[in-house]
Amino acid sequence: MRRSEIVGMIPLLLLLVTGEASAHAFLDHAEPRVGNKVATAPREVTLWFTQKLEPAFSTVTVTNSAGQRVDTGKTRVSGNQMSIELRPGGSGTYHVTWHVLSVDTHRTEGNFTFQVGQ
Ligand SMILES: [Cu+2]
Repeated sequence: MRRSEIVGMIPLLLLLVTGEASAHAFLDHAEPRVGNKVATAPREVTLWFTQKLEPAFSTVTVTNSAGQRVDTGKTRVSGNQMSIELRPGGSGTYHVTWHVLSVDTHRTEGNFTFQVGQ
């Protein structure tokens, strides 16, 4: 391979690296919506991601305002969507914490809150 060919490949490699980085699974939106207020505690929380998830390595937990787990522990994953059912947890701030492995084998994690109450 000539030197000019190697130099010519560098921008392409940079493009591959940066393009790949933006392909991780990040939270696109959720229900209840991030930071939103709902009148009554939801029966489940659903999260949509920017990429398909690996079900065996993707989890979500939900705690209520007292810091108690209110999720059933059974995360359901379908494509780029992840859901979990909730037990009654009263009003206040709910914390949602997620860890996912996307189909490109990269791990991402994050958390958000929503409010329950009048
Ligand atoms: Cu990735």
